[in-house]
Amino acid sequence: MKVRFIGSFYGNFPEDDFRDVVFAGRSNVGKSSLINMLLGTDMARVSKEPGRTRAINFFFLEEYKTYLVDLPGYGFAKVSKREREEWRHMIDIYFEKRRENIRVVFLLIDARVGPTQLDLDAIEWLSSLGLPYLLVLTKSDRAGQKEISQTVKRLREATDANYIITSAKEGRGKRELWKYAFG
Ligand SMILES: Nc1nc2c(ncn2[C@@H]2O[C@H](COP(=O)(O)OP(=O)(O)OP(=O)(O)O)[C@@H](O)[C@H]2O)c(=O)[nH]1
Ligand SMILES: [Mg+2]
Repeated sequence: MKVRFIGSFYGNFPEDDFRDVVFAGRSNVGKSSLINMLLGTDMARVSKEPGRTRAINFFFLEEYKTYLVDLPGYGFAKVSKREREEWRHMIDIYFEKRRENIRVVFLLIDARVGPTQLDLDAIEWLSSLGLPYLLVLTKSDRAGQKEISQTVKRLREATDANYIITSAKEGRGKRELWKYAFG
């Protein structure tokens, strides 16, 4: 399968009719790793330090006429108020400009940690925009069954959106993700 890195955007997003599959979630939750797992590449930069992906990265799948869109993570403590506002502004513009193109938003939540307040805010925000989204529990290899159940239960209190359990490390959930993205 052919994947092309289109670029890191802070604005001036692509204007075309291709579809967007969006990866959102707090910093370090595993967005870039999941993109790599899904595509079988190491194109999306994975970092040990959280908060490294600052721009919006577009990867293009010719075959599906679809972009995978890697959003910078939220909730990274070590950023200034100004940076946070810039981030927010960039995200708002992205969702405004590409709204019609968005096929699904994958909202990533750490399976072990469970939803943080910012994750719950993101759920509310996505719901209010009427965007189709899927809850993607990440790093399941590091979570016990009990922790996963607890995470699911807490998510259920916030939304009835579908969820899937994934591990970029073990390849868990790849087929389901694929189905939601391209099926
Ligand atoms: N055990 C385990 N570790 C993972 C998994 N997915 C990601 N990680 C680790 O979590 C860290 C963050 O992963 P990234 O993919 O860079 O996370 P991100 O959401 O893109 O982070 P930002 O770009 O900073 O927002 C890295 O050290 C990864 O190796 C997983 O499924 N299992
Ligand atoms: Mg990243």
